[in-house]
Amino acid sequence: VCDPARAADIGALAERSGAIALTLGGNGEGSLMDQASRRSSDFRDVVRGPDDLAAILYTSGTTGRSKGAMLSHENLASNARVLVDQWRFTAADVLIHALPIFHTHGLFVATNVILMAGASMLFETRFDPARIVSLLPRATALMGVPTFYVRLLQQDGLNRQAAKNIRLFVSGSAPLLAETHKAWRERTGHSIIERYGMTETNMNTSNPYDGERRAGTVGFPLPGVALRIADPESGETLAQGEVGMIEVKGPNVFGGYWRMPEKTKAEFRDDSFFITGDLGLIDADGYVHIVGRGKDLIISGGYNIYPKEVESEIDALPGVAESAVVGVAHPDFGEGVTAIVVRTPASTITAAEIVGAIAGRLAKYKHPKQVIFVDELPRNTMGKVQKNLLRETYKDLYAPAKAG
Ligand code: MCA
Ligand code: AMP
Repeated sequence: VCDPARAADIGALAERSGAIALTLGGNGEGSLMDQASRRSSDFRDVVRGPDDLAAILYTSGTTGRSKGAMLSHENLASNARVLVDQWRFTAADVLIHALPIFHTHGLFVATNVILMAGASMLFETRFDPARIVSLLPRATALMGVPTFYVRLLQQDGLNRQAAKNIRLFVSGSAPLLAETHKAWRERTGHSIIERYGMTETNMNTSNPYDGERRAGTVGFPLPGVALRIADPESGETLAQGEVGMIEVKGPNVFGGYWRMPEKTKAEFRDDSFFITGDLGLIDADGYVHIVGRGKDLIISGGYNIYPKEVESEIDALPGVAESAVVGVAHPDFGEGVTAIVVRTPASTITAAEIVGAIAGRLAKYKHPKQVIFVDELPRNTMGKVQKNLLRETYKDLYAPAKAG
């Protein structure tokens, strides 16, 4: 089912694989609703069990092909039930939904919670900060990625009065800066609830509804979710306060990657804990902190980018010897995709040519926001590119110019 504007492209693709493409636009127009309206509303229910496959969501991997995370009905239902309860959703709630519906956040967290609670939503086709501010008085809740909150704070109309009917602001998919959390509280009187999840696991933790919503943390494991911090190599559970791999187990965790048994096996421990790839710790009060990533991943505005995919495209260009792609602190997107490139001798390839060449091959959000040319990449004694040094060198690249 695709946007009517893409019917020709997707239709051709669908035909090649023996499928048909239906269309559905932002205002409910398209062949899907046309056809549905002509069908009988009488049909037999098909009973599904908790372990039956409900969805396959594709998520990119460090190398190679994307992986299809197989999610069962119980994975989705258990998580929606827990979130409705933890975040106190009822039929009286109205959620502003402005997230894309091709990812867990907009597709499951926002939508399933609303369906499960019998609540309503104001369903937006895109995130327009001025429009969101104008919708606030009609709503009780908003869910977004940190970039939403950063952009909403730039709206003059955002104040306590505008947010007075809202009872809940939720942030996730990427780290919410403590300064954004604080600025939001000062402007609106509300503490954003930050939570932590993954495509493979749905939601794992959340800050509390009652009790302190601690900035810079993702709160406590949700009921039914076991979360531990383990030594990344040995898998041994570490002492409280130590930094290690975040591992989770529970009814929210997926069954494996579609037709990839080896990949699936590699990401679970023998006792069925899923290895998230996120590094974190649990503080003395039980709050989970995410302190970094064990996976080479950039999260820009809530979208994931695996550097390898971008590097492969850049390295394939004539005039490029090699490249390293890193995420550098960005005031709007959290992290900005940044390419550090070594040209071949005598090459004069420019940043615009590099970005131009990958346009059409990679989604827009994966394009480098800046390309920097260097004579060589820093490497350690093993010959591995030291990405931490690159992130440090360019840490102020996107910093807004300091006034005065
Ligand atoms: C758009 N652009 C981006 C991004 N979005 N570049 C980098 N990162 C992005 N996220 C590009 C546009 O193509 C455009 O390029 C330029 O940046 C400015 O576009 P703009 O109009 O400002 O962007 P937008 O269309 O308003 O989108 C920004 C956005 C969007 C609303 C923040 O990125 C978004 O909806 N993000 C949410 C993603 C999400 O739902 N993630 C959840 C994944 P040009 O100017 O060159 O044309 S699920 C997940 O992570 C787990 C399970 C979890 O815990 O939730
Ligand atoms: P995805 O692969 O799109 O499901 O993205 C999942 C990843 O997003 C997690 O493994 C984390 O790295 C990151 N993530 C989600 N929520 C948060 C959060 N609140 N703080 C920091 N990182 C987060």
